[in-house]
Amino acid sequence: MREPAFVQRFVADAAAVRQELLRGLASSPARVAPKFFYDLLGSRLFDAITALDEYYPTRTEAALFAAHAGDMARACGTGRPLVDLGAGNCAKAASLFPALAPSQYVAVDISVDFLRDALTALQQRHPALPMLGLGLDFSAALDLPDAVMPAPRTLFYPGSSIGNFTPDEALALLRRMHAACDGGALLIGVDGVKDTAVLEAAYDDPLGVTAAFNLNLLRHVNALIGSDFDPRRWRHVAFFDAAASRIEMHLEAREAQTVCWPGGERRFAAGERVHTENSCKYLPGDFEALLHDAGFRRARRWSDDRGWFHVFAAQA
Ligand code: AVI
Repeated sequence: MREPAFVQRFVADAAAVRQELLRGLASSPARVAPKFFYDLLGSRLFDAITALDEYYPTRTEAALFAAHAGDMARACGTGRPLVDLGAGNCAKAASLFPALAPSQYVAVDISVDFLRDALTALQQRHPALPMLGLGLDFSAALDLPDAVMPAPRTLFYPGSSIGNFTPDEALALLRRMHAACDGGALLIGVDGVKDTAVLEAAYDDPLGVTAAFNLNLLRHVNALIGSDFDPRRWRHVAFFDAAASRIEMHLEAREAQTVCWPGGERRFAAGERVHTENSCKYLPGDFEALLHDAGFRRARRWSDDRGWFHVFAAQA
């Protein structure tokens, strides 16, 4: 039975993670980066979100991949290494294997244990395809091992995860992706601007799955820095900020409380919030301009009939 190779590179060491979290908790308002959603349970909760009726991005994007895989493959090139950024359960990339015919599949994710399980299962279904798992926080650095992934490469960044960065951060990340493509192409999913009610329902579902996903971040932070956040004392808040064109997610203190960790503490007033996520929504022309600024050329776009979600392919 073939096992995928697995390397854990550049996942920040415990001291750096602690420092980043403590800095965010000390700031006003407090903030914790969305990458801290994704411990093992957080990755499973995100999978559950993608099955919700209200969360349209995953299924809308999947329908675009199914309808236009051939065109997308022609736009990106075939037979190249496929680098899947934020691979999660690897399902989206796997759906494109027949069209892209990758020479190698490289799955990158910060949630290493979840990735290992997903990639091991995928390797059994595609025993002939060389696979590599990379435990990597690519929001910090996107330094791919050259020897195992000869350029040009196709970088794959689906799900509108680019929306979880501010436009300035997104531009910096797209520039790093441009360099990592090394003459190849980028295939990227981008969520569009749409009716506020549709957006807000997608991020505050009636079953409370997104609330659990948001609150789970507190458990993860407790595990990382030894803090004593009690998720029952916090509530999930999500709203669309039209001026910034983004969904914001926060955790709001239900009551005044002091949260402690070894060597420190923070007092939160009732109603005070921890900012946990932005999810930026783009007009297609604005995102195309961002791709262009990052150095990409010849962008092509596929959108669903409602114009809710867009997939771009662009040459590095
Ligand atoms: C991973 N990312 C693109 C999701 C999003 O839609 O911004 C994360 C998410 N947050 C709440 N629901 C889903």
